[in-house]
Amino acid sequence: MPESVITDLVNPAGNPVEQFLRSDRMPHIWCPGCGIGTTVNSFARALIESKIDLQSLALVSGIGCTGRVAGYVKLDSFHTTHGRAIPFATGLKLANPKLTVVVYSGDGDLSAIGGNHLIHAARRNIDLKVICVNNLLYAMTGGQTAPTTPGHATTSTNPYGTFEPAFNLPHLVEAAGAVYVARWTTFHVRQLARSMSEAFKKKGFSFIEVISPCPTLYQRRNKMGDGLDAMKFYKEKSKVKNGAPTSEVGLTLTGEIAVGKFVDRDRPDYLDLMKAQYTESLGARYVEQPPVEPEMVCDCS
Ligand SMILES: Cc1ncc(C[n+]2csc(CCOP(=O)(O)OP(=O)(O)O)c2C)c(N)n1
Ligand code: SF4
Ligand SMILES: [Mg+2]
Repeated sequence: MPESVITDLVNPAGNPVEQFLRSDRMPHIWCPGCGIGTTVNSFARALIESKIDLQSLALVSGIGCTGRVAGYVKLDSFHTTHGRAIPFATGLKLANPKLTVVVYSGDGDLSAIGGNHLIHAARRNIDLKVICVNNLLYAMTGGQTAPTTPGHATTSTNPYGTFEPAFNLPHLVEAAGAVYVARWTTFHVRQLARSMSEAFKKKGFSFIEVISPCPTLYQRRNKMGDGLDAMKFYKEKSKVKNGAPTSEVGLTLTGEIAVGKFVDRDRPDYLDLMKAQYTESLGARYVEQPPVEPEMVCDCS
């Protein structure tokens, strides 16, 4: 067992993740066995491993159980309106390109009401790191079918089974232009942290999908057990397929879960393209605007 894990177990007060959490907001709202907190743990480990400058990091969430992440992390974080995390994050990035901007939100928030923003941010290659917690439905509002719900799954809006085809999110964002695409489950905590660290360093639109259990709504309605059963299911069904064609990684109710890094490529991001175009058109008349400097310094402690 790695030393850091042992330290966590014998000395909870010394848990290295705690420094990134707003302890005054505890207890959190997440149900027992929910996977969202597990993803936050991996995220905190990625912050440590990558040694990223926290003063230059911003985290943006939309609305949903996953959207609550913004309220629990001790970072410059923003809990925005439903579906609008990406446009909010885009504004932050363009106003201050020095920032590392993370979007942390749910599958519904990002691919349903926010679906248009998702594909266009990928197309424009806005330098955002998107972490999509995919629990395969709209959890916060009672477990409705989302664009990610696999066929035959039972939800509150499809009590006799879902029949509409689901989005394959890695395929969608790759086709739209993302430069980094990975998928893990909440069973793959270390691989997930590594992908997050990689995405922090990657320039351009990065997308990490985390398949995560919602025992209260998805697991229960589909008779898939509790949080522990979900871990066993992920362990049994997951297959690491780095570099797999994203067209082949769609999810089904009980079939294989392809995980790994699917896409890692480079192309100019939005700001590079803008500068190149304006320089070509305007020559010396093009003067780059200095980044907007913050008017006040926030002490989150
Ligand atoms: C404009 C608007 N429409 C609908 C809602 C209701 N609503 C809140 S969260 C949510 C779905 C969240 O699903 P997802 O993003 O998958 O997050 P989860 O709760 O599953 O983590 C919806 C429809 C809202 N808050 N605002
Ligand atoms: S309803 Fe589901 S996603 Fe929301 S906190 Fe509970 S287990 Fe997690
Ligand atoms: Mg969801």
